[in-house]
Amino acid sequence: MYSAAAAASSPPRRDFISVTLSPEEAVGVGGYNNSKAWRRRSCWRKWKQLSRLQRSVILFVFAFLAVCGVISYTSMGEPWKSLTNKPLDEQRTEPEIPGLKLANPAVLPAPQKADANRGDYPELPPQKPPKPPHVRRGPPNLQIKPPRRDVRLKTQHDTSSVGQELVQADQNEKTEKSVISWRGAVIETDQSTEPPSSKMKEPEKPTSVEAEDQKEPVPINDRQLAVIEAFRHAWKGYKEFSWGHDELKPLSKSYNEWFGLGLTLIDALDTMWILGLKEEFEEARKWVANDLVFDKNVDVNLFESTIRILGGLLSTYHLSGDNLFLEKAKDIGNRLMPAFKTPSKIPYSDVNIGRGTAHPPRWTSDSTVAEVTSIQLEFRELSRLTGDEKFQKAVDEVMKHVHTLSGKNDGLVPMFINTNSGQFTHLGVYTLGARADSYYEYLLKQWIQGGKKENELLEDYMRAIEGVKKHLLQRSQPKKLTFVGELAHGHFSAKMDHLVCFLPGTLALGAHNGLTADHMQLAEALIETCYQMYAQVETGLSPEIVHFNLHAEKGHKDVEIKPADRHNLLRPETVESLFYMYRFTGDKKYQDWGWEILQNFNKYTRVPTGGYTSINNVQNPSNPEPRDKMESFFLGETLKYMFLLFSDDIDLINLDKYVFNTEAHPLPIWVPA
Ligand code: DMJ
Repeated sequence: MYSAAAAASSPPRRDFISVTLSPEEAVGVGGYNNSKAWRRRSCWRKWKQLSRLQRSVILFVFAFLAVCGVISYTSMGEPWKSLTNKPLDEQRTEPEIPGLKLANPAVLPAPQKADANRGDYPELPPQKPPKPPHVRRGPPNLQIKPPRRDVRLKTQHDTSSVGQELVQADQNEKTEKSVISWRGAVIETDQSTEPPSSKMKEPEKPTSVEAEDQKEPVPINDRQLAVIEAFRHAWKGYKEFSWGHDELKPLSKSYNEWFGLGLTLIDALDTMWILGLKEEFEEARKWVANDLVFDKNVDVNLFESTIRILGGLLSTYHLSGDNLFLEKAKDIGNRLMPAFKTPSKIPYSDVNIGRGTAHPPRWTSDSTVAEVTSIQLEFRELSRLTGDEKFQKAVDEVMKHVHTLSGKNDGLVPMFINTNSGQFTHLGVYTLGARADSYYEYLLKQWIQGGKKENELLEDYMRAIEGVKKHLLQRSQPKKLTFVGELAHGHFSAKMDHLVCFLPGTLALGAHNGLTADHMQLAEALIETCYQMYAQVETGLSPEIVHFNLHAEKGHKDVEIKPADRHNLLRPETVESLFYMYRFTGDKKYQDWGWEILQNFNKYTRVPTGGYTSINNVQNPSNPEPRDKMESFFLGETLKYMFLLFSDDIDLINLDKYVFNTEAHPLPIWVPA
């Protein structure tokens, strides 16, 4: 053992430190003394006994340890901090081997992602926490209730007037908080549907509750039952012979494929919901869930697929609260977007939804004015629901552009627009029939949908109705029926398409929304004419086109029909307008007229083995010449409007809360009246 003194006298090179303790100090001679003073003195003495080198080395070691301590503290600090801030579930050291579970799972389950279905919309803002119940939104203002089958049938004659119902409905609204549909979607009556803003909202999530409908449903009556029976008969044919295909061919018991997307089934979904056909709805829903695929190499017409498919899916989503329909709507909506990639942004008529390409018809680069201006309600609503502005932007741009275009005649538009130049073509021909009709309808309905704020739309609508009055209105002989003719290069033609019969309903809707009362007078006159287009014909069914007599001639009726125009395609427009007229006036003659029409459809177009068919000749009751085709709009529109017309429940699609697209699919008004 080396002594410290020896070490100091002969300083050989050492690479260790030796500390020599005296025997007393080592064993504590004199007894154990552990006093503080003794310990301090003893330490000091030992320190003094060390050589300078030894002291330096010890000091250096201490200093080194201190520096290391500080460094390691700062570098450990962050991970430690973040570790302690992480949610508990993330702090759990889950093994990364799939299928291997923790032996002791956490007591609380890990929080779920707010909405797993939103993965395909990366641009959406993160989901906010759910709002408290009193501000809950969507699906908006659902007023649909299943018609009650177990209650006493109520005929049209024992119902109170629409005026009284309006008052009653108002009172009900004040006292009620929510209504619930038969599939469990609940809507708060005081919630409004908000318009899209520049900063888009998140998708609305419907809320389901297990509760009973708080509002006593208005019982369905025998005329509504007759509509249900007609629907079931049509559906029977569709189901047996054309399930999942576009259109039933009821005579040949086969089907017609147009887009190959189950057009009739989708068009009919919300009708089944409104009619309370649960079983049929569920079966159709399964088809949508399992078999409806849009990833197909097929050309679809932008307008038709928007109003029937996108519109049908959106309205069914709103009525049912079932997210499946919104997901499908998003899918088809995205696939239709290539149509807008044109030099002028006026969309092409056709889109290949599988390939993502679009093109005009083979013979022209024009699109139809009605087609490019009657897709707005649907695309705007899709933006509101998804939070993705692109849909609304595309269709709003079309409207803004058309608003500025020259070539109008007192608000009346030509029938074609060029996708390259963005200009109207075939100038000088004006009609409210085919190729222009729903332009006028959607001016008003977009204005209503958006909460009556978009003044340009209203301006264009008001100007156009003035244009109709100035250039297209005439009276027939001998009955002096007011009708809407056509203007071709300054020449008036007394020709009116059945399609024009949407107009009385639209005018009445405008008047109901505060527009001038003379629109309502015009609506009353025009719906009388549309009814006469049925009543003056041998089968009691309207032809596709009529010509009115302008001069009284002995033995001539007001309505003339050309051989090429005497077909009937089961179209809805007159029944649609009857529905609006009854809702707003309560005049039961409108229900009676609709009832006559339904009976005539049953008499001349019903196919015994299932389905209804278009006919070739409305003038021949003994042989109306069935055409072997049931259009999807017969289920989507005609029967739906019949059912609503016969109903005395104004909350069965409340017109202050919903606006119908041009295929009779109700979409919510963003700021309901
Ligand atoms: C439907 O597809 C729509 O109502 C469209 O607006 C016009 N044509 C048919 C019904 O007639």
